[in-house]
Amino acid sequence: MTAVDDYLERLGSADEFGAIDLVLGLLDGGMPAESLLLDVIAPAQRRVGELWAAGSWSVAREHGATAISERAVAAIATTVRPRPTRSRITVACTDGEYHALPTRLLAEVLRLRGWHVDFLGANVPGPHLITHLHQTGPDAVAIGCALATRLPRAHATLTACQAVGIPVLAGGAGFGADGRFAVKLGADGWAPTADAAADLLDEGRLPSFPTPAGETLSHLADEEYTLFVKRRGEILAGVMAELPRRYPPMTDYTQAQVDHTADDLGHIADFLAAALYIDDTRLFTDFVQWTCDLLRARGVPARSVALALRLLHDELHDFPRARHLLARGTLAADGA
Ligand code: B12
Repeated sequence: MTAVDDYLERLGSADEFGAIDLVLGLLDGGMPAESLLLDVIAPAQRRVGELWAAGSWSVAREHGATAISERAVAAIATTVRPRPTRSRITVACTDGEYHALPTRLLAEVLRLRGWHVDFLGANVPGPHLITHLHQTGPDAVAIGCALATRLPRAHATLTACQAVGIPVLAGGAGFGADGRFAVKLGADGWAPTADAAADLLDEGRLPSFPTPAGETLSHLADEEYTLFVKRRGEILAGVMAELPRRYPPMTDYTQAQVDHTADDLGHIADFLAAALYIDDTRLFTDFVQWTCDLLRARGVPARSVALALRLLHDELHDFPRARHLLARGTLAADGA
């Protein structure tokens, strides 16, 4: 059994002490702390996500597993404590982003490499981050974003950091697997993994891509994003009212199923808003594909997603970019 499988098994059976004993045992046996974080805990956490998405693990089991991984990371961090030999870096999740563990892995890797790290955790409001930067004067700020829906807020935060002269390193799955959203938002750098981010900082490669932000976001002048966000509630209420007429199985839904449907619709709207903000079709179609897979694993057919997208399309008469995204999303759902 590999260390990842062994660790995952302990997460799955809620064996907190077993998981911690395993990582501390591996550390004792000579495995470098960075490898433990990135080659054992990180892949196990990604696997937890797959098991949840496939409907094999409940939300509670996933939450429990993540709570154990947070303890395991803390156990490693309190055992291996190098003295800072480099300057200061702030590491924070963007506003509204609750995936703190991926960003925490980055913070711990940077500490292990000798940086003096201020880790601020999940959901850090932009203005408070700026106050912190004024108080501590770091060399750079690393902003984590796991969900693309947080990109508009991440953009506001990263622009504010740059305005006070602190370069921004972006990371996390929300910036795209290839970092293209980090480029588009004008970050000073991006890295796919925590060790790549640490290499970039160690080698002084920040800024690594000078991007003229603003120019690449000129589409925002059409105000589709702003108007959509403003009218989101009203638009979604219209779709929820129409859905049972167009999707008869919904008339027999329990209140809990109706609430789930409203949540799913809310996620669709948030990803649509993010795709409008970034002007990226794939951001939306990838999400539609993911939603179809997720719902299918829970016995809900993909055609219900296609139908919701068609209804949204009909509601959004004066939003040509949104209608284009929805048409492409519908194709993705039809093919799913
Ligand atoms: C645990 C978890 C949660 C926990 C997070 C708790 C915590 N303390 O972190 C909670 C319960 C809060 C949560 C909530 C949600 N989650 Co969640 N979550 C996860 C899960 C299972 C693990 C996260 C993790 O630890 N990943 C492990 C690390 C290693 O991830 P990583 O991205 O590979 O990180 C590396 C690099 O990206 C990089 N990196 C990461 N951050 C940074 C930052 C910087 C600056 C840099 C340079 C690099 C960098 O370094 C890391 C190590 O190399 C993931 C699955 C996954 N694949 O990640 C889903 C996942 C991210 N969640 C998902 C979803 C949908 C949600 C919810 C929307 C669910 C819901 N319906 O409410 C909410 C949204 C919450 C919010 N507003 O933020 C989806 C996202 C899918 C999508 N289409 O975008 C995922 C992928 C699950 C899945 N398989 O579908 N989640």
